[in-house]
Amino acid sequence: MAITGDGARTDRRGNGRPPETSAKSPAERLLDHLGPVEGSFDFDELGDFGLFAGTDMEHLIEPIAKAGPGSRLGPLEKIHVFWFSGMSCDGCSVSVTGATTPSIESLLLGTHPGLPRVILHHPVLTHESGPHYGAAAVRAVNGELDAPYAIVLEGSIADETRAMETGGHWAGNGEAPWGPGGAHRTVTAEEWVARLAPGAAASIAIGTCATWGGIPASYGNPTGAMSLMDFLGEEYRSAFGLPVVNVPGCPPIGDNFNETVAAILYFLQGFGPLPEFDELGRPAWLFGETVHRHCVRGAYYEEGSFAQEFGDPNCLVEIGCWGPVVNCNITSRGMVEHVGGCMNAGAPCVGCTMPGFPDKFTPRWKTPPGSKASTTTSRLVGSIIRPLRLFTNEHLNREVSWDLHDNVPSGWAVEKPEPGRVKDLGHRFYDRLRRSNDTSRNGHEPRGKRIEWTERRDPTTERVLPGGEEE
Ligand code: FSX
Repeated sequence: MAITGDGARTDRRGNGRPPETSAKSPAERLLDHLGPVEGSFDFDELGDFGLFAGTDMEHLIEPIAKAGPGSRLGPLEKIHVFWFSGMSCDGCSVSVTGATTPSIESLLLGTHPGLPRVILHHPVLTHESGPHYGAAAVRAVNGELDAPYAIVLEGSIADETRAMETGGHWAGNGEAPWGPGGAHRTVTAEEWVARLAPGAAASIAIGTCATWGGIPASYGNPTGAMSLMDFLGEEYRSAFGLPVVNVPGCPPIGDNFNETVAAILYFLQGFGPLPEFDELGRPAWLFGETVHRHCVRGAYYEEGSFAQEFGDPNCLVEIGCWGPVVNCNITSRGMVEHVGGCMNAGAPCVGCTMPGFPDKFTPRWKTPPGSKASTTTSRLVGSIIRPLRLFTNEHLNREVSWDLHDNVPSGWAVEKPEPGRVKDLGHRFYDRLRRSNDTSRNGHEPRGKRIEWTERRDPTTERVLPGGEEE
């Protein structure tokens, strides 16, 4: 019962066979296999099904949302967002609910001027259940929805034809009356996506499972799991002309996703340009830098100081951090409201945002093989730089008058010995070097420039003169 080219899905996961050659995408082949569907839920027959009239999520929120400024600007008053859940741990949903720039609540309530309010159909956050849960998606398939829609996929797409061979499914997302004689049957995330993606204003993959296949698509998986862009194919374009948008991370940073959604909505509304995406459909402004470039531990790398145990404060490369070669903004953005995030919390980067994750990042918690050359160089350079910086740091941790008195008048410093002769000479040399550049632009002696130490002692009493002014 497997569809044509079924083996090719496995090939994409690196099992050594030739790459996909079929002209049709896996999504198109699935639809060929399943055939067209028709029919909507008959709620007259079904009754309320636990949901009283007017109490679906959209209509509950509508009175507040419509009072917001967003509803009065732009051609789109609202947009439906269908969120489907494939092979995932639901971590993407958890991330997004913690986002604040913007928050889900503000998008649902239409509080952003110029943005259409979002009508979210989500397997966890939507409060409709039973046939009410899938009713809007069925209307969208039938072309009967009252506004444009976008789709979001969390988790990878499983090859459901494999499960069908034994009569089951991998990732069911509600039901639709598409069975024999209008009977309700399970609709998988794969089927929803295949049917809705062509008409969607945008198709957005959230999390590494959806963007690149991720953990469910790693070596040895039995599901034939794949990413959204592998599933829809290279030729895919949304109804607004967009290829698949990818916001990776396992889980992703919630703000990365919500911010991207907001930027796309501004574009769809005609209020902004198409946000810049890189050649893999990632928001370029979020994934253009490596983890290492903004890492809070980056300076340890520069000084050749490496953690050997979890819990050490230094650079984590030698206990398995791939940050220098991974595109992600976790170190600058943190996980939630600029708090947390892997390296900030002491965890090495395992490359979870990357298309090669996880297979190309194994074994975990081991020094990445390519890092040896740069860590050795850092160690060599660091062995010179660190003592020099320590020396200067010690000098800068003293007031000028403490140098003149040869004493630090701090109760905390009683045990601290004064610099010896060698250090003292070194500090004088350093100070002279620094001040050799200390001239004003007009050539005059700059205000506040200090005189040499020897000139600041009273010639008769040999006592140190107060302040920095020349006598
Ligand atoms: Fe995947 Fe989402 Fe990893 Fe989980 O649901 S991106 S397993 S942390 O979060 O799909």
